Amino acid sequence: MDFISRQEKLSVLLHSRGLDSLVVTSLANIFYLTGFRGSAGVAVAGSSGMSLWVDPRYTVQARAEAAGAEVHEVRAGLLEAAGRWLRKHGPRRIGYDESNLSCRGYENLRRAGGKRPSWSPAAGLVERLRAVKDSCETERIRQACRLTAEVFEEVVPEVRPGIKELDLAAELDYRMKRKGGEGPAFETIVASGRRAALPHARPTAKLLEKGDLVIFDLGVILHGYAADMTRTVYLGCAPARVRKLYQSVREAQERGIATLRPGAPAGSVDQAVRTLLKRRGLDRYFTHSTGHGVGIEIHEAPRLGRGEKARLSAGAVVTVEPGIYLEGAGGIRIEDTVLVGAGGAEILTPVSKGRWILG
Ligand SMILES: [Mn+2]
Repeated sequence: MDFISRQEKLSVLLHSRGLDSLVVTSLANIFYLTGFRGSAGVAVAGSSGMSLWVDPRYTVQARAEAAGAEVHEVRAGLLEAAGRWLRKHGPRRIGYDESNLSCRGYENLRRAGGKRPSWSPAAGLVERLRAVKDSCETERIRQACRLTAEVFEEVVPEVRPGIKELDLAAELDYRMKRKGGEGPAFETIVASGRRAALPHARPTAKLLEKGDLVIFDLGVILHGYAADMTRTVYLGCAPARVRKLYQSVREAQERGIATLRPGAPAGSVDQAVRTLLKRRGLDRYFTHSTGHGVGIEIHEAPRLGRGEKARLSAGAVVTVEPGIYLEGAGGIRIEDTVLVGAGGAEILTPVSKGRWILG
């Protein structure tokens, strides 16, 4: 991972904002900039490089993982320690991440940093860099997607009436780890029958039944990077009306993916999906946005929502995941993780979408 070039890009961004330093309090951002993956830490980025504060649980790990950063060990009060360092080293214009700092943390940081510097909210700067993946990152996401697809392909033959949602979710999670993944990137969704009408259903003790639509939404974390994929299967021989609904979601997803290219406004992807569903009279059942960036976090920039004006860059990795949810009846969602390449979209989760299970 090329941490130095990321730090340099951040330096340029800070300069353009009139900032000397940035206090980095999101662990995902700290990992992105330094390679450190502990569960607690505070970093300061500036023109002279990165400094990282950790507690004694993480000193050895931080020195190994964040080789390019100056690692400081403190027993408690990471923010206060960073604040004292800033007071001593004297940057005048300091940015902080108001989206990843508690009110108390902010007070402690400023008190320790003293009265001299000016403090400006600067959330989203590192996230903006993270929205464009470098080749090492796309390779990790590609591998995470491949592993996710493999796990799903292995478990699908076990999907039949009489199996518990929770047992299928446990099987998917277990296989993710057995294949070398760190674990699920989010709580694996297995939602059948009426429960498939809940976009973020948790798996329950419900048994799958013939005639159920079953939504599987899963993704592994591998080498620090996430994957995200959803497939919907029907238990039995699907009646024409279910096939028609499924086909509409599938076409909507294809429209969305076809819209992904460098320079396209993020909102245009959402619009393409929504327009197709509207034509089929289904847009009011599509209750969430079309997709989101995927990387170190399962949900990150860019957001593919209605009216989003940010333009997609080559190197963005996003999901395209239209769904329709019919209360009391069921739901259908199809989702891929997709790389926006210079020449167009590349689907990283190439699992069949034409699968119908006979119960
Ligand atoms: Mn998703």
